[in-house]
Amino acid sequence: MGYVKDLFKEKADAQNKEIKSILEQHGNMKIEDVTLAQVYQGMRGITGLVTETSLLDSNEGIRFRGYSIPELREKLPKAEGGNEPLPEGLFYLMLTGEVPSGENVEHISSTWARRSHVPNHVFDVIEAFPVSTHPMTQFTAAVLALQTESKFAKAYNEGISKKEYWSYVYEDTMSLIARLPRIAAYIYRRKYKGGEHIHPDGMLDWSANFAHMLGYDDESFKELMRLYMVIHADHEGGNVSAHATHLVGSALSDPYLSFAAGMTGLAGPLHGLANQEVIRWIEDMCKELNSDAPTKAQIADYIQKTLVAGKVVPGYGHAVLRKTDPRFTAQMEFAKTHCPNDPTVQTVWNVYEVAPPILESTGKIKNPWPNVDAHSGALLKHYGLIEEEFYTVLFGVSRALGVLSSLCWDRALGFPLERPKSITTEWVKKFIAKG
Ligand code: AMX
Repeated sequence: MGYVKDLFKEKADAQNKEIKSILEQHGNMKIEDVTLAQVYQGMRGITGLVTETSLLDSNEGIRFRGYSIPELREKLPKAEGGNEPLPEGLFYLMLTGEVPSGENVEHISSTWARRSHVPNHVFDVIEAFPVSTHPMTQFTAAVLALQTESKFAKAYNEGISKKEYWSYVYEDTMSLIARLPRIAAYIYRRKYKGGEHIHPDGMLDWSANFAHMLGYDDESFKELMRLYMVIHADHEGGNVSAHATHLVGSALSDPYLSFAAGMTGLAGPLHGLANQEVIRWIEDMCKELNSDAPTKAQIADYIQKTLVAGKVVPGYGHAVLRKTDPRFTAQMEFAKTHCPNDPTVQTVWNVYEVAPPILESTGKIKNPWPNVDAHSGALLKHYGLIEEEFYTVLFGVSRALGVLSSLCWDRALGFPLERPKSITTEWVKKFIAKG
């Protein structure tokens, strides 16, 4: 793996120099005024983090190192005979800032295949849970169990120089990403397939092997997995899973501990669990209407009913985005090619026509458009992956690519402990009184 690591180090050294000079010349430049409303309302709109791997534009959506999702689908290397980008390539791009060649991608694929062995005690930890335990709880616990393997924790314990942190974080990142599909597939087969596990196939790419271990050898499902693993990987730094990973990592907790923190955040219904919630919402609607193809009028009524009940319409809205999420659009395009007549897919498209004006008419929802989670479940369901509680685990495996490549950057750039100031309402009242 030498040359990717060397290339990363070379890029990080150059970036370090640039940041040093930016801070020397412009360190006092103001980029933000912060209001009390922002402080009370989830720090929305406050720019307060540096994340090198991707940047979100509220209208255009996510760009990874400057490339939009349609551009990535065109430019990143594909599997033989495939049309979708390989996530190994996206990882390479996020880590080095360069578009990889086919050879670069193959190199990452084979490194991850080589490092994918999961020690037995991790499976023992999973087995200790009742089978009914939510897959995200099992997944997060398994990642924590894997922490015994951290090279960073061991090296820190032995006493390494600050200058070497990045190298061990990089090694942990590569090994953790390599192992996640095996862990996730184990949880899936244990919970839903009677514990009949499928051996990894080291000749396959990372996503195809994941699909294979889940029990889906259909080529077009493998293509879906590649696309899914690319589009869920990163969404700049302020979202809950990315921010939690970065925050915990800033205490020099190793990548296993940091990623587990990110995953406990991804497991929340306003973040990654929304993909599970969307499919449940659609299924509940279909059950109530006794139809697997509700009309647009029926969907509109059901949305109103959801809002009146004081619940959110899952898959809609976003803290930063203000237009349809390009990750939704990419999945819609995939569905148009592979399964345009699927009834759940068609319901997702009908919701897309009906929901935005209704949400907009509430006057309070800042973004009435769909996000990534509005579409993903319908595609998975089409291929037979109907167990919606598992969907967030898929999201989590993908999210590792972004948050862990970012963690490599955090340590390579020597970012310090994150510790913003907090205040009390008593403090606020005194501050206001002072004028
Ligand atoms: N349905 C109903 N109400 C919604 C809504 C939705 N889809 N989206 C926002 N609202 C409501 C909020 O709950 C809030 O209500 P309140 O003032 O009574 O508390 C009001 O509209 C204003 O919220 P906002 O500023 O538009 O959104 P936000 O930045 O606070 O929250 C998000 C963003 C994603 C949490 C919110 O849109 C939501 O709950 N969506 C549904 C869940 C979802 O799809 N989450 C996945 C997001 C993508 C991801 O992380 N995977």
